Amino acid sequence: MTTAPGGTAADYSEKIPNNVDLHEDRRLQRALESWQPNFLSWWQEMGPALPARDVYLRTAVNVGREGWAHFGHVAMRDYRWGIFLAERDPGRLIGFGQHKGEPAWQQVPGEYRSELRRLLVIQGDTEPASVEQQRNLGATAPSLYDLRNLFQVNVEEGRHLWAMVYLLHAYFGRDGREEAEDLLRRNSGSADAPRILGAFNEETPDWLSFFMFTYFTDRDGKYQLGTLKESAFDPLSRTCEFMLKEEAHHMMVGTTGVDRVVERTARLMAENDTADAAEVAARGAIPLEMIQKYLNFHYSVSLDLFGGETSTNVANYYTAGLKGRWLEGRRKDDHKLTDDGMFVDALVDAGEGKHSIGQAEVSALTGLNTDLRREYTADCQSGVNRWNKILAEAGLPQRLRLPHVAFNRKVGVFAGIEASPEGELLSVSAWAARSAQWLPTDVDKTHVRSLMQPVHERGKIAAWIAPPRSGINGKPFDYEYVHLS
Ligand code: BYC
Repeated sequence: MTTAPGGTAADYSEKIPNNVDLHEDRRLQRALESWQPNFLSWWQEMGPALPARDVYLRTAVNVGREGWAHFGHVAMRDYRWGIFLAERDPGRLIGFGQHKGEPAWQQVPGEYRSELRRLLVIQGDTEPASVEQQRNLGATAPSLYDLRNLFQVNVEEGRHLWAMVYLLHAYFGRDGREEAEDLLRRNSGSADAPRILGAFNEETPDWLSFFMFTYFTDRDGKYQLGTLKESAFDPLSRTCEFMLKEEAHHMMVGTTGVDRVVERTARLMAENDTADAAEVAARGAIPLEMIQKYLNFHYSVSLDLFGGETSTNVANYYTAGLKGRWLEGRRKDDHKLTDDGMFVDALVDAGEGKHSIGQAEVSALTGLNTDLRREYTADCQSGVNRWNKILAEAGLPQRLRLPHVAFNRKVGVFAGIEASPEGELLSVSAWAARSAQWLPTDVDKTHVRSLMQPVHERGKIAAWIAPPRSGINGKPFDYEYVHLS
């Protein structure tokens, strides 16, 4: 047993570290132990491709407020992926929907079995997908510090897969076990068996994409996990609560990663008194115009992850108590929403067979995907403000911005139309003529990729990105975060 103050200790003497007393349920333990080698083969084949002897990694040892993580150099194949649920509150009551006020469920009610399984499978599918997408990034890491962060994100996404697989095995019997197998069978970008959600079949071919992904797409994860943390199904709620703790580091990697790219570009522009993209590119940085295009792409693809603007699925999830709202407990309403309405983004009839982008009133329950997407957008804006502060401090007038909600959408009401980043509706031909101004082109991608030369020397960093303000766990930037083989 590894004990630390303030929480339930993880049992590390077991083959699968856990704080759920796995040894008390031999059948479940055996089922998970037979899934474990498949997970490890998947990690070998689809996980980080760069061979590393060991990496300075954080491992969860506890779920309490203090001292929940241990840091040390470990070989990634020996990382102790485990099952950790936040502590149980025995008096927890359901906070919303038709079962509001009833005790939280410790088992899956038969009538909600298939919906809950679907939510777990969608969530579980994203975790290994992101590891697959990031598989080759190690070969072009800008520093050992960044390489370590990549690997940390990867092992924790692997653990988040374990989190969902545990729930599938423990509560869904045979179909749960089959779904767990399928989570390793589907692969990002595969023609035959792709990952379920769109963004998880896109490539993450370079580090600017990685930082944008960890800023925008991991942030969707934060919001989806936040709604599942509200779930009436208590084991799911407790699992998500602990996952969110780990997720905070992934957000930090994205936020400060983009900070550092913007900082480097801004400094170069200020020092050379230039706003010329070609000159910035020739001097080995990423022009602001390209950063904006990458931002446009990752933000719009991540907006799609919230589903349609209106959805009967989400209304049913809420009413059943499966998936709540972001910070449900702080909302000042009846937490049932049966009589409420709200305005969602919509295509509205502008007469003469034309449409314009506007708002439509719908029942609050069917608008819940929009509610969550708006919370997410407000959070994304805080990053943009941060990056703009870096530009302002460098004395530059340029600013980054989030594109309009209708821009480049493939899911929901705007999937069938084209819109500019300002939200102007465009014809198909106008979009074709102008989209290269807004989304990364092959030329942009080639430039970004040309900068991706590995810097694997201790204390050194690539020229296209500024060093971080601080290291990991109080260590300096020039610490040996990774020993390569
Ligand atoms: N791609 O009724 P609608 C993370 C489907 S990220 C493809 O609007 P709903 C992470 C949808 O399945 C967080 N298909 O959908 C981040 C439905 O199909 P059916 C992941 C899509 O159900 C970084 C149909 O379109 N977790 O953790 O209201 C690294 C109609 O749609 C997409 C979750 O998402 C899409 N983007 O909302 C690592 C939480 N969107 O049923 C990890 C669980 C929709 O007609 N998932 N469709 O065949 C959910 O809560 C919901 O299922 C969704 C969709 C929000 C995804």
